[in-house]
Amino acid sequence: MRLIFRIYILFWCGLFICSRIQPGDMLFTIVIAVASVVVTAALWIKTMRPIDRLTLVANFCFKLGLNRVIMRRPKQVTEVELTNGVKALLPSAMMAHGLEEVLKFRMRPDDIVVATYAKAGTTWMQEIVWLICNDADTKAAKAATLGKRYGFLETVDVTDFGQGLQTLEKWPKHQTRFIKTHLPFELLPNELQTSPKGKMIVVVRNPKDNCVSFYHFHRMVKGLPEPGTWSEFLTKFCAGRMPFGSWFDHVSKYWQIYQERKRSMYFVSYEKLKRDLKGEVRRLSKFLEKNLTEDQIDAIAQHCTFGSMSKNSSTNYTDVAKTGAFEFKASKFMRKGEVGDWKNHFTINQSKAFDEMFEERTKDWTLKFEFEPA
Ligand code: PPS
Repeated sequence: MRLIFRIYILFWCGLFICSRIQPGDMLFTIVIAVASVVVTAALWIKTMRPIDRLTLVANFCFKLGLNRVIMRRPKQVTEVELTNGVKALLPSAMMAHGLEEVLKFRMRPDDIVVATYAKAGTTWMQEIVWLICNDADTKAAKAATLGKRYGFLETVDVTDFGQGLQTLEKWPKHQTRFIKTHLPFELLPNELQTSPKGKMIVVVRNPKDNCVSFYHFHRMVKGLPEPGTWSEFLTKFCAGRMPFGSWFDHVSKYWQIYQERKRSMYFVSYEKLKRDLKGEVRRLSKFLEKNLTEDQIDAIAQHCTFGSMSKNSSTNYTDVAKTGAFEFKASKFMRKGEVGDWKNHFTINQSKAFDEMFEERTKDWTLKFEFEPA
């Protein structure tokens, strides 16, 4: 309201000044007009939230073809402390503004959240869940990218990439919101941390394959820090110096919350999806309270194989690659989609050291992982 009032005042001031000057004073008129526009724009921008300002700048850069301005690789992950006292490791310090808004984000009772440590099978689960909730409408799924069907909670809206927090805030009231997040549980909206809201599906992946996939993702994504050599990356992964932190902390916290919220949460591993995709689609549709026919379950399982999703432009991120943000020459988004690819990366010594560290750090866990293909 205050903004509209200011614009209104500025408009009348401008009009008044213009009515006082002579026709010969053209230059003066132009200067006043430009100044009014600049001041109004500055006032408007000042009233915005930092994340909305970020969106504005990012979209502006894209429109002008200045993609490189917002796609510079940060040197390393940035550690920030949020107002709730939680420390977070972020790809960039700028993201901290967004996370403050995420904490305040209002949940809705019919929200569906797909939460994962990055590279655990998010995209796969997103497609499965969306299809279950949309009567296995594979045609509709192919017509819009996942970026347009989901909101990515910790990101801002940038037209060329997809929908972030702002789209989720504006999502039509009568429609289910599909939300994707890689945030650790402690950074989720306060409302969701305090009690269950809507439904949440968590996917986890064995850490060796997860690390390999994340390594290639870092090679591909221009907005993430340089991964360095495989060995350097593995060291950082084990130390938890990753965007959004340690795999161990992330997975163990979600597993702990799952023990308390089994009615509103579904917990599954990448390896289990791989082993029994159709069975998982069936179980997930029960969890999501959707009655699907066997034909629909079949159709979803067919549509969601690695072969099918890697050819599908709505799920394989070719749209983002076209913006230059993903460099497919370095690695594809749909890279291998296998269990056990870690064997092509870990040396015998690295594997032994990792296993020892894994044993030690997970000795109290009831959650078990599969490292070998079925
Ligand atoms: S992201 O960027 O965090 O959202 O990535 P995410 O989707 O979590 O993980 C990408 C990895 O999942 C693999 N993937 C699949 N595997 C099997 N079947 C299907 N349908 C499928 N879809 C995606 C994808 O290939 C990445 O794993 P890697 O090991 O790198 O191939």
